[in-house]
Amino acid sequence: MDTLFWEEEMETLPRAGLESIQLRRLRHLVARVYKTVAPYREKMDAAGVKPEDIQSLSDLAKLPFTVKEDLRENYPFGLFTVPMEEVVRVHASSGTTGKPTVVGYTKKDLETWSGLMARALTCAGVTPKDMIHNSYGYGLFTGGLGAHYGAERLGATVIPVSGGNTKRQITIMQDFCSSVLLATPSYALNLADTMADLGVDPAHLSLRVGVFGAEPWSENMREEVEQKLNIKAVDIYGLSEVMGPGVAMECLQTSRGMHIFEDHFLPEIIDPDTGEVLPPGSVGELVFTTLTKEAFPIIRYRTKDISRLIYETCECGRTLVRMEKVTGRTDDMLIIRGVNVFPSQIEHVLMGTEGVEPHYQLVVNREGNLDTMAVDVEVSEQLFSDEVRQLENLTRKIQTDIKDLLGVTCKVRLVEPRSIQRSEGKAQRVIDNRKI
Ligand code: DLL
Repeated sequence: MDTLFWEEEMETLPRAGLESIQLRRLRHLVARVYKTVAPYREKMDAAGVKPEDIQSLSDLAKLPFTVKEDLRENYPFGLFTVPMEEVVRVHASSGTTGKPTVVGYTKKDLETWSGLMARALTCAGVTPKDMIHNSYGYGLFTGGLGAHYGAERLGATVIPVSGGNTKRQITIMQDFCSSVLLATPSYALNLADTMADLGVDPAHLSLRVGVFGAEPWSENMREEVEQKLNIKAVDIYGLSEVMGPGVAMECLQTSRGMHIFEDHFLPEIIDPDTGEVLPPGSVGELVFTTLTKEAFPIIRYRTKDISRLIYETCECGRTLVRMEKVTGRTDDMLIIRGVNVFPSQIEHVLMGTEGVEPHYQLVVNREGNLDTMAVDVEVSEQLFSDEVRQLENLTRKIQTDIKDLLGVTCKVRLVEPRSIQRSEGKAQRVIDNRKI
């Protein structure tokens, strides 16, 4: 398969050349941030590090981390490095607790972002001939507008449908011949199920590829959505604090890991408990430093996302390091009676079980002093109408598989098809009633 590039030279730079660009950009950034943003300056002073101390890329580890709390404490614009008249757009992430985090962009930042998003779409084989159906939410969320401007920059046609109104989306897909779907993987499944309800056969649509991200999804989920929508599904990663969608992107060749756009974002993997930088190839928490952003650069931002960096060369010819599919977040780890449980591990068990649909929710409660976890999962129409004994066997099987994998006993509840609330954006997988 021939590789399509957006900026071939940057995407295929030998490592030494890439690192020299990164170092130059990093030194410039640190000096600028130190001068213009008091909270960064104070943290660096407290850590005893000055901009001149950054002489090599490994000196990055001398700099203090930035965490979500820093953004909250400086809400809304306290970490911006330019006067507000240079900021042409803001986005915010809703956040389930506390104040939202706000990010800003200059005109040049928007150009960089749309260029990187065009680069990401090109990785997925998207061309100006495509009709892009953008179901990422428009608004303060970076997904909708971020993807939108990248698609326009690429020269494709964008349908800015946003999330929701699922039946109408399907009509539009049919009538406008959408060839690329941009959505969260859970919304893509929602679309697929609604098509099945309406008797629409995806094989009769023009859809060819799905660019899915904004939430974790497993390999099994990929197979499911590829088969249900009759497309190739690729993973896209990003976060508002770093830019939005288009920080990293899977290529069509390997489907193993997303190329991080390292000429703009410097990744590290750290031990989430000690903060220590881990050797190449280790699994740990992803940390990003932006290298080119103007309004809202960020230094060593702790994403809480768990991944691993893959340095082997990729068949597509890109030299940019790949991050493995995000397997979970350090903060969505549930501790159930002392055992660490990631929703992705439960998803792995469920998706490997025949007759079970990719719609599930974990419900955590505290009864007395004891944590309890229930797994609600939909089963197929056919199974649901089967004998009770059959359902009991399935319940027991899932319970045993979860117990074997995680050592946790949970209650499994097989629920009717379509009874778990469908997502129109990011799916809510966990309801933790202990926090309330
Ligand atoms: O979700 C940006 C985005 C929009 C990415 C559209 C891709 C597509 P936030 O709302 O700030 O930004 O959420 C960022 O979402 O730290 C991850 O935990 C999660 N996330 C994003 N992409 C992926 C992915 C957007 N491909 C947070 N796989 C991140 C797993 C993802 N998790």
